[in-house]
Amino acid sequence: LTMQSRLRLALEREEFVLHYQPQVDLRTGHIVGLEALVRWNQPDIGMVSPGHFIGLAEETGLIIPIGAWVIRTACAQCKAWHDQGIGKFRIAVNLSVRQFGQADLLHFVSEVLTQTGLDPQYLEIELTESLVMTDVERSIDILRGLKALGVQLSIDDFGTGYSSLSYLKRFPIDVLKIDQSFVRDIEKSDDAAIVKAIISMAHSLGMHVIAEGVETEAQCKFLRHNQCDEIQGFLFSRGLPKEEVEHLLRKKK
Ligand code: G
Ligand code: G
Ligand code: MN
Ligand code: NA
Repeated sequence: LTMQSRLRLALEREEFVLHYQPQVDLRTGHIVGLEALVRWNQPDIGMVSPGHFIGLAEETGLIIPIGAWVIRTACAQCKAWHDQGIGKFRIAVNLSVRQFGQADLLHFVSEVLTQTGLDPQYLEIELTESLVMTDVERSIDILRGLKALGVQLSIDDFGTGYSSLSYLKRFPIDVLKIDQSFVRDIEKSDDAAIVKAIISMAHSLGMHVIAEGVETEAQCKFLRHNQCDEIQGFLFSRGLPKEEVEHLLRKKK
């Protein structure tokens, strides 16, 4: 069987699962969001990370049904958690180029929100700079359409995309996610300067900031001191299976 047909079968056999990585408010210490990260639970092999199949899924177009499953599952799960009363937090999903280019994206997202009953403000859609920069005018239309549904929009891996900063004032973006490459060496002066500049620029433009890949107390302290809003990373938690993240949410409540 080719990898492509195995991927196709995986959808039918419901072999994909979501893990959830907490995003923590630096002022309150509360979990305010969870990023949904897809995994392929392959029989006999175990959990396969998205790095091993998202590329092929993109090329073959299978990312459309896989991505649809991710959005639907993430929204339904978040709504279930809200209903269980274990907290009010956002669910963030990663959108790929193909999904962004799909003609019925707005209709699909709107339908999922209606069907799951999730309050739109709790869905965050993560986009990358390269994704939105491919066709700026078209992107603005799509992003405005998504904002009209009431969802939150973030730029993932911010700072790695070689793109002009001028797009930030034209796009209705709510959140910048500082790429983990800047966080890793945050105690060195160059990256410290970049991170401070991103935070201050984001706040001036009315956006929130999430730092990714936070692994140490020192990084956390620097980010808090410099008014970063939220952190995500191994220091607090890696991406966890549903049961484990539920346990964490109940404990933190
Ligand atoms: O969780 P992990 O570090 O293995 O994720 C690796 C990459 O896979 C990350 O860049 C992440 O954005 C991406 N990824 C995780 N889940 C999804 C998903 O549901 N859709 C898309 N398009 N990418 C995802
Ligand atoms: O591209 P995106 O930002 O969606 O990818 C998130 C990826 O980063 C996931 O694969 C996740 O496993 C990984 N990740 C999350 N937290 C940390 C961390 O603290 N350190 C490192 N090295 N990777 C992380
Ligand atoms: Mn992401
Ligand atoms: Na990222």
